[in-house]
Parts: sequence; structure tokens; C-alpha cells
Amino acid sequence: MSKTQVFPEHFLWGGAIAANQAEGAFDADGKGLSTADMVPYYKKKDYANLSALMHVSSETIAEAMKTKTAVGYPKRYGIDFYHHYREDIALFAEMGFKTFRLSINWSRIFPNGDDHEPNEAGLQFYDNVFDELRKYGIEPLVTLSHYEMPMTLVLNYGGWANRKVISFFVKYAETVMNRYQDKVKYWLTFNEINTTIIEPFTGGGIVGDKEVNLLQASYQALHHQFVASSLVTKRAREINPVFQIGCMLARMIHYPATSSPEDVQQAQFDNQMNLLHTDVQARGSYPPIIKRYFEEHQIHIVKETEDDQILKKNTVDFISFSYYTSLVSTTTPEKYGSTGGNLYSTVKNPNLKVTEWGWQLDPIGLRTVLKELYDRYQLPLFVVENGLGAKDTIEEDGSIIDDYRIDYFRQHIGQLKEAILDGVEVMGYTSWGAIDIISASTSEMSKRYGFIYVDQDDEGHGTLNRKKKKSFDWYKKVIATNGEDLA
Ligand code: BGP
Repeated sequence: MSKTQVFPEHFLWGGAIAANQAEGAFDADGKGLSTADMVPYYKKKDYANLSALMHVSSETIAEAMKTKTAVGYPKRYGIDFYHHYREDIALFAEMGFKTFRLSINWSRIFPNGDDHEPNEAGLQFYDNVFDELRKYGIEPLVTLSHYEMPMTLVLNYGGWANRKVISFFVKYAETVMNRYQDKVKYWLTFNEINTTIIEPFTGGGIVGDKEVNLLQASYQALHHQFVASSLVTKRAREINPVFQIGCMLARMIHYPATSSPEDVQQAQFDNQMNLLHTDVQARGSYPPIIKRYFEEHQIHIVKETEDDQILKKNTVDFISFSYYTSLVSTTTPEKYGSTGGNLYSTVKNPNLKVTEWGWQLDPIGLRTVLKELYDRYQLPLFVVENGLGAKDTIEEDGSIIDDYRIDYFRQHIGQLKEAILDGVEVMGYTSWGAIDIISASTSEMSKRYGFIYVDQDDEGHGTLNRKKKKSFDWYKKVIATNGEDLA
């Protein structure tokens, strides 16, 4: 290592996608319908109320279950990664990716979730993808659950609120971990597991209008996911001790709106309720604060006697998280305006600019989050989502000059570097949306994240042709210099 090298020798540079936002082929080769296939494209959008955009009611589900085509359901067609993966992976390899984060779509492997046997065609697809990645020496980073729960488990069992789903998930995880044990080393259990509380249908297959007490059902579902995640961690170590298992949190760091003790206390509480998830998965037990919160909200978690031991004995090897923006806490929200921010709204931070989608731009927040997570858990960290959703335009000469995206990454990778200099152990960095894909919250295509442009509009029209943006070569250079040259 030369004296100036800040990033570790084998730092895992790369990019990320999710099956439901990229693959398409929603009903191909035996795949069943997943929760993501229920989400229609809403023409009218309130960006300050993201969960409404992801919200799915019983009526929406009934309509979607009757609809046999992909028209109007962007997550059913994605960017057709299912048929383009060789071309796309070749582009990732051209950028020099060391790793590529993707999810396995649970409903491609067990179409109904409770099937006795897995769907061989689904298993074969991911064999092909992993073989393609390894052809270029790209290490897969696999998310087992990224908002792709089989709909049968929602309709017939009530989603994750039903404890039976634990066994179905463990069986799915065992199947793929056994199948790909020589091709995949890095595994994440639940993407942004805190989504189960923020958007219960997306995160936990809970249909809001079917639940008498949605908060109770959501925390019960979350408990089952914690147990499932721990059982999968246990099985992973039995299957192949080489495996590295990580949890995955949407780290929503909250700043106090003012130095008033009330605002500081509110921010501390909001941060504790977010870090609750990594507390359980990295420390092995619920934090003390949860007892009062559950009592005050009449939440009673039904546990089996062995649950606490399962959580305690099977904690993760590393902590991964998404970081896009920082949020603000206050006891007097009416004093401030509100804006969006990955998954839910927040009050405006007057010190920060916002993206076209109202997400606050806070690169320094990434350093703050990295230092705080490392202080709290002393486990290796992995930034598995960070990126800028923006409108890209194609110039006369066909080029796409996304300097704004380069700037976003330059600043955030710069703060990642600061955190490493601060002594934080970071395994890797996978930018969100290695390639333009369907937006999770809005189902838009126009909210573009990729280094690679995909010709498709919000209504699903386009050639699907891929085209390098200016940021493609910039990121290629960052990786080639192991993070030294961010110019
Ligand atoms: C996270 C999801 C990703 C990704 C990202 C960007 O919540 O884990 O799937 O979509 O958000 O959000 P969006 O696509 O809504 O802009």
C-alpha cells in the first residue's frame, strides 16, 4: 500500500440494484407474483409523502391480481435485466466493479412462498448471473429480501405478521445459500428492515386496511423478521463458514432542529428507534427504550421462549446500510416546512440544499453515520446504497453530462474517506442504482440513479438501450485509483 492509500487494499467498490426494480420478467419461467408486482404507476405524486406512493390497499391488490400484463406496473418490467444481465454486467466490469449488489427475487425461487419444491428455472437464472459476475472477478453481494415477498404469503398467511412465514423464509434462504455456496460469499438478510414499520406492505407484506392495529401487526412482523434473520445467520454458518452475513438498515440520521433540550431529546429518540434494528441484529437484543415505547403504544409482541436466545446467539458479521440524506427532529414540527427523504418525510433543514425530489443533500452526514455506527457496534461497515436520483437529459451529440451526479458522489465518497481516516472499518461501497432502474418509492424511471442511462420513460416506452453517462468514466477512475482520484 502506498503511503497515501486511504481505502483498504481490497475495498469492495461497486454498485447496487434490486430484483424488483430491475429484472422485469415478472411472470417468466415459473416466477410467482410478489408484493412489488402489486404497485401501480401513480401519475399524480406527492413527493413529500413517499409512503403514500408505495401504499397498497386491498383494492389495489385485487386490481393487480386480476391484471395479467405488466402495463401500468413498472416493477413488473423493470429494465429487463432478466434478459440484459450479460450486457449490463459487462458494463459494470468495464467500470472495474469489485462487487455487485443484487437481490434474489424470493418469488422466482418459491413462487408461492410455501411451495414444497423450489422453481429450478429461477435457481438457474441466478446461477447464470453469478457465473457472469465471476467471469469478470466481480464478487456478488446478495440481498435475500428486497421488497419481493411472494403474494401468496400475504393473501393466505397475512404476511410477516404470521409466524409461519419464518420457516418459509428460512427454507428459501437455505435453498439459495446451499445452491450458491461456491459462488456467493456476502449475504444480506432484509433490505432496510426498518421499512417494515415505515411501509408495512413493502417491508412486511402487511395489508394496512386488513389490520385492526397496524402498528402492532408491523412490530410483530418485524419481530418475526428478526428471528428469521437470526436463524438464517445460524444456518449460513453451518452451510459455509466462509460466508459473511450482514444486516441492512436505512440509516435515517436525525438532527435536532434547534439546540433546545426538547429537540435534542426528540432527535435522540428518533435515532434510537432507527438504530433499534441494528441493535437487535448486531447486539442480539432489543434496546431498553423499546419496553416503554411498546407499553405506551399498546404493543404486545408474541414471542416463543427460544426467541431471545436465537437473537442473542446469532448476530451478524457486519452492518450494511443505505444513506441518502439526513432528517430533522423537533417537538414543534408546525414551525417548519416538510420535505421528502428516502421512505418518509421530514422537516426542512435550512442548512441543506435538496434534490429535484426534495431529498436533502448532506455528504457530511455520511461521515457522521459511519463514525456513530462504528462507535456503537465495533463491527465492519458496508455502505450498500448511496446515490442521487435526478433527471438526466441527452445532449444533441447524444452525451449525458451528469456533473451533478459526479458532484454528489465526489462529496459522499470524500466523506467516506474522512470516516476511514477517522478509524472506521469499511468493507465496501456500492452506489445505488449502478444502472438506471425503477424507483422504489415512486415507480418512476425518470428518477435516474445510474452511471448507465436506460432508454425508457415513466410509462414504460423506450428501446431499453443502455448508454454510458459522463459519470461512468469518472467512477471507473475512482475505482482504478482505489478512491484516491475523485477529481
Ligand atoms: C431504498 C431502497 C432501494 C432504492 C432507494 C432509492 O429505500 O432500498 O430499493 O430504491 O431507496 O429510493 P427511490 O428508488 O425511491 O428513489
